[in-house]
Amino acid sequence: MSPFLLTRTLPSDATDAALRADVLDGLTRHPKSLPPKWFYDAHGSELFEEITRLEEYYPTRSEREILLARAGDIAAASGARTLIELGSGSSEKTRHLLDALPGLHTYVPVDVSESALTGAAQSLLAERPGLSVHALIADFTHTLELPDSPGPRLVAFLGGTLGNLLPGERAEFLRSVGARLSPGDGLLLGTDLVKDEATLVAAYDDAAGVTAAFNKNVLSVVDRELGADFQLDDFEHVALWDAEHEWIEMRLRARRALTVKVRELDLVVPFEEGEELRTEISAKFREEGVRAELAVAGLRLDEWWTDPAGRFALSLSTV
Ligand code: AVJ
Repeated sequence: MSPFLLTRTLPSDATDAALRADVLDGLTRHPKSLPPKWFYDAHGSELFEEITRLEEYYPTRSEREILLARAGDIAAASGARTLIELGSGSSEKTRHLLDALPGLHTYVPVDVSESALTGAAQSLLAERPGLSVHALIADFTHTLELPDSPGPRLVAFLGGTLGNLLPGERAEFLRSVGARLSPGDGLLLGTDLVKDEATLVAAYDDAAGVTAAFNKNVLSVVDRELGADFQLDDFEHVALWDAEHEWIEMRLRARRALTVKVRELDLVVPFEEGEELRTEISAKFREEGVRAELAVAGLRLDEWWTDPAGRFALSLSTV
């Protein structure tokens, strides 16, 4: 069998249809919102990579610390023959995992971006000729279909991206993961942790303004893909800590009353001065909360590892 397979579970025009639906829905609801998945065009992905290198943005560094320190424990506890990584992106984090899983036979990166998948697969196969890579172009937050592969399987969902899902979406996602795992399979989950507001807000509102540019990039995506006329300077980046829901919220605030036309949707969107469009939530977690949410999904939390500063956690759970 070829060491590299690519399966497209999304029709090639799926992205366009999904963007149109999300923008029509998001800009006509009150309050307005757009899903964070649309940040990640080529420029948005570059901005995110830059964010991960910012002093204020600790999650990536913290998770890498844990992965390096706990790789042996993860391998011993999971004994995985297949690693399925959801939202694999550049698969940089994956190398630490692959190094730790000596018995690995198959790597299944899952992402919506075909370019990220093929790029990562080519470099991994060059480094690990014995590995089989079965890349899946899929939006795992909607339908999670996993290819047959040798067990035990380890599903990895890293980076804290679980926090982008609203509580109801999180419950459905975790349920769908639990439903697809067999006894002996595991879920390796990265979750950012609740901490002081100043540290949290700084991580999403850095002094250099990279996160502000990342946030505004979603307007550029809508302008380019749907012929809208958002002016980025008309909007101000907002990052706030919602202590009730325990999540960071990113928004774009209209500096003045204005209207935006979305040509492809034949839509005119009014904004009042000061009106805010929500672009992302990034939920922060506590160990007991993660344990409870996993239990509802039929998953037992077996291991909880944090970085020395206790900022971020990796958890290993099994069905
Ligand atoms: C990639 C979704 C984990 O929520 O921290 C970074 C995205 N947003 N800065 C996060 C993000 C603003 C990041 N995730």
